[in-house]
Amino acid sequence: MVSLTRHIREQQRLSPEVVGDLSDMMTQIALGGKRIARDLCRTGLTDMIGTTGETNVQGEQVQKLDERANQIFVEVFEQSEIVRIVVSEEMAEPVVVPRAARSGSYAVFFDPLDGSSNIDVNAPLGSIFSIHRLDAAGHFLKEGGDQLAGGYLLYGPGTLLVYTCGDGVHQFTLDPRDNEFFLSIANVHVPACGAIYSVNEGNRSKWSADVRHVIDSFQEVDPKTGRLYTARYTGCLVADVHRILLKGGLYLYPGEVKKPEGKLRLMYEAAPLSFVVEQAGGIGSTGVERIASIQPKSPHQRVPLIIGSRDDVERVEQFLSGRCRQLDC
Ligand code: AFP
Repeated sequence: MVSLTRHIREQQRLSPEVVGDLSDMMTQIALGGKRIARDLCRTGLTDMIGTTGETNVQGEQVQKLDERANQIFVEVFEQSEIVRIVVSEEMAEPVVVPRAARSGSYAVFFDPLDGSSNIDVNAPLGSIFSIHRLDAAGHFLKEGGDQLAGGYLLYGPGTLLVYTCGDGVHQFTLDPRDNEFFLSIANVHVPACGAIYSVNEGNRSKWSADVRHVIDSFQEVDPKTGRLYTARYTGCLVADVHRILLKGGLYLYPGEVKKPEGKLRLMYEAAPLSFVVEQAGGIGSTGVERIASIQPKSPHQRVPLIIGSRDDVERVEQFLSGRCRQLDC
C-alpha cells in the first residue's frame, strides 16, 4: 500500500526542496478533502442542505456546503508557511495567508465544491486544485502549462484524490479505516479515442450552428468505424471528466453565441483538469487553442472547454478552428 505522502516523496523529477513543499501542500489538500468527505457523509442529518442566501462572485447562489467546503480549505491553508496566495471560486479576491505573507512561494487555486446542484440529491461532487510557484515579482496568474501540480478530489461512493505534478497521473482512494489515501491506479492513461460524450444538451438553443453540428455528429454512427457514442452527464465536472479519463471520449462545455467565454473557470476548473488529462495522454482545449497555453487575465476568467481523448478532441478542434470542414477527417 503506497500512501499519498510516500508517493510524493518518491517523485524523482522535482528537486528535494520542491518535493518537500509539494508534500506539505498535498497533505493539506488531502486533509481538506477528508474533512469535506466526512461532512458529505452526513448530508441530510445536519442543517447543511440549502442556500446561504448569498450570491458569489460568479453570480451564483452559494450553497451552505459551498461555504463550508471553502472554509475548510481556507483553514487548512492558513496553517501553511509556504502558500502565500489562495484563490477560490467562492471568494471575490485572492487572499494572502498571513503566516506566509513573506516566506510563501506558492499560490493555490481551488474550486472547493464542484457540482453544487448535486448536493441536495446525494449525487457526486468534487474539489479541484491547482498549484503554481510565484515568480520573483510575486506574480501568481500564470498559464496552465506553468502548474507545479493539479488535480481533484471526487466524492462518490468512495473518495478519490487524483493528481499530477508533471510525471503522470495517479489516483488514490481514501481508506476510511485508516483515514488515509492509498494509491489505487498509478500512471492513468486516457484511451486515444472513446465512445462517451458528455455535454449539457439543454443548452442546445444557445450554441452556434458549428457547435450544434459537432454534438449532432455524436448521435450518428461513424461511417468509417461504426462507432456510436453514448451520452453521460452528471452535472459535476469532476465526475464527468474522471469518467472520460478512465474510459475515453470527451467532455464539452462550449461557449454560447451570447456568452462565447462559456461557463467554466480557467484557473481552478479548466487548467488543472487539462493538466491531468494531458499528462494522461489526452487534450484540454477551448476548441481553437490549448487550455495550457492561455495567458490568464483575471483569477475568475471563464473559458470554453473540450477535454478528453486525443483523437476525439482533435477531431472537434479541427472542425471548430476551421482547419477541416468535415467532422470525420
Ligand atoms: P460549481 O458547483 O463549482 O459552481 O460548478 C458547477 C459546474 O461549473 C460544473 O461542475 C459542471 O460541469 C457545470 O457547472 C454544470 O453546469 P450546467 O448545470 O450548466 O450543465
